[in-house]
Amino acid sequence: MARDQFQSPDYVNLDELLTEEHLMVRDAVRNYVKQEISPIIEDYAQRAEFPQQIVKQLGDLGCFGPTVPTEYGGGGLDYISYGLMMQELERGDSGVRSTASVQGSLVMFPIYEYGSEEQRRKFLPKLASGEWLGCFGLTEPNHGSDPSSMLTNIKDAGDHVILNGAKMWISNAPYAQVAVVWAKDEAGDVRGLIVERGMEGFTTPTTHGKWSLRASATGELVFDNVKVPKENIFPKVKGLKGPLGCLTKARFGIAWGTIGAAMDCYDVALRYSKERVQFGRPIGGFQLQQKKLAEMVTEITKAQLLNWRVAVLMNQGKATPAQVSMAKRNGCEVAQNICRDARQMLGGMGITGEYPVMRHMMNIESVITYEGTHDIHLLITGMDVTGFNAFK
Ligand code: TGC
Ligand code: FAD
Repeated sequence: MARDQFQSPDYVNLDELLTEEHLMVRDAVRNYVKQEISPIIEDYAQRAEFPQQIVKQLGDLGCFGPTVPTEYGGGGLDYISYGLMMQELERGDSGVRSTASVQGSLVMFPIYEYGSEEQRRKFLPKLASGEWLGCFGLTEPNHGSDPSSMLTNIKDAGDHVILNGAKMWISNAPYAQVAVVWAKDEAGDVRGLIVERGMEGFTTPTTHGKWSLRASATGELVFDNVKVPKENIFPKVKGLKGPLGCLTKARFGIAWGTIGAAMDCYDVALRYSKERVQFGRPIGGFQLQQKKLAEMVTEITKAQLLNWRVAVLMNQGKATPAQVSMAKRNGCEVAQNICRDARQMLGGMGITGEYPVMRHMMNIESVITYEGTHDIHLLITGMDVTGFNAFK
C-alpha cells in the first residue's frame, strides 16, 4: 500500500470544540494507526487474516472500554474521546474498529452495566488490557433484524443452566476467550450470560468467504448442552433492552468510525486529484472531480457535527437510542457514497490494494448491515418522528 499520508479534513475548525484531552487521545490513536495499522492492514485483508497482535496493542492504547471506570481497567473517558478513538481506528480499517467496538461496547459495557461485582472484577481488567478478547452473540441463522424471536435458550439445572442454540455472524468469535450471549430462559425472558472458551459443548467455527471486513475474524457460536454456572448470568437485566442497550453504545461508535473511513477516502482522492494528470492538467482542475470532492467534504463536515452533538448528549446522559440510530445510519450512508466516489476518482488504481479506498468501500457493506441494517435504522427514525411502529 502507498505510504499513509493522511491529513484530517476539518473544514469548520471542529478541533476548537475539543479539549486538550480529546486532542491527545485522538492524536495517540491516529499515530498508532499510521505506525501499526496502515503498513500491514492491506496485506491482512488480502489474505483474509485477523491481525491478532492488535488485541494487545489496542488494550495498551486504552481503546478497550474507554468509558468504563478506571477501577475496572477502563479509561474513565467521555463519549467524545470514545468517538474520536473509533473514528481514527476505522480510518485505518473497519475491522480494527469492529474489534474495539465489540470488546468495549458489546462485552465490557454489559459486564459493567448488568454484571455482578464478581463478574466485573473477574472479567473487565483482562478484557481492558487485551489479555482476553470477547465477542457478542445476538444474531442467529434465522433471526437477525428481529432478535426477539431468538431460539437460543437456557434451562435451569440447579447451580447451573444448560445452554443450547447457535449464533451466526459473530465478530471476534474464533479468537475470543469470552462470549456475551443472549438466550431465552424457560419463562421466555431474554437473559445475558458469559460463556467461556473451554466450556464443554461450546465451539466457534470460523466464517469463510467474506468479500468485506476481511481483516476481522467472524464466526459462529454453537452451544450443545453447555453447562454455564449461574454465577455467569447477568443479575441486573432481563429482556431485549439488555442487548439493545449495548447496541446503542456500539452504534454510537460506528457513527464516528464510518466518518473515519470517509475521511480517509476523501483525503486519498483529494491528493490523487492534485497529482494525477490527464489532458495536460491535474484531474482536480476538472469540474466533475471538484463536484465530487466538494460534496464529500460537505457531507463529512455535516456528519462530524451530528456525531459531536450526539456525543455531547451522551456525556449528559440525554442521548436517545433514536438519535444514535440517526447518526449510525447517516455515517454509513455518507461513508458508502464517499468510498464509491473516491474509488471512481482513482480510476483503475482505485480497485487495487495500492490505495485503501476499495477496502474501505467493501468494509462499509458490512458496517451498513451490522448493528441494525440501514432499513432498520430508518424505521427507528420513522417510528420516532411519527409515533407509529412499523415493526409490529
Ligand atoms: P422493542 O419492543 O422496540 O424493544 C424491546 C425493549 O428494548 C428497549 N429498546 C432499547 N433499549 C436500549 N437501546 C435501544 N436501542 C433500544 N431499542 C429498544 C425498548 O424500550 C423495550 O424496553 P422494555 O423495557 O419496554 O422492554 O423491540 P422489538 O423486538 O420491536 O425490536 C425493535 C428493533 C427492530 C428496533 C430491534 O430489534 C433492533 O434494533 N433490531 C436490529 C438488530 C441488531 O441491531 N442486531 C445487531 C446484532 S450485534 C452486531 O451486529 C454486532 S457487529 C459489531 C461489530 O463487529 O462492530
Ligand atoms: P435480515 O434481518 O434477514 O434482513 C434482510 C433484509 O431485510 C435487510 O435488508 C433488512 O433491512 C430487511 N428487513 C428486515 N426486517 C425488515 C422490516 N421490518 N422492514 C423492512 N425491511 C426489513 N451479530 C451479532 O450478534 N454479533 C456480532 O458480532 C455480529 N458481527 C457481524 C459481523 C459481520 C461482518 C456481519 C455481516 C454481521 C454481523 N452480525 C453480528 C450480524 C448483523 O447484526 C446482522 O447481519 C444484521 O442485524 C441483519 O440481520 P440478517 O443478516 O439476518 O438480515
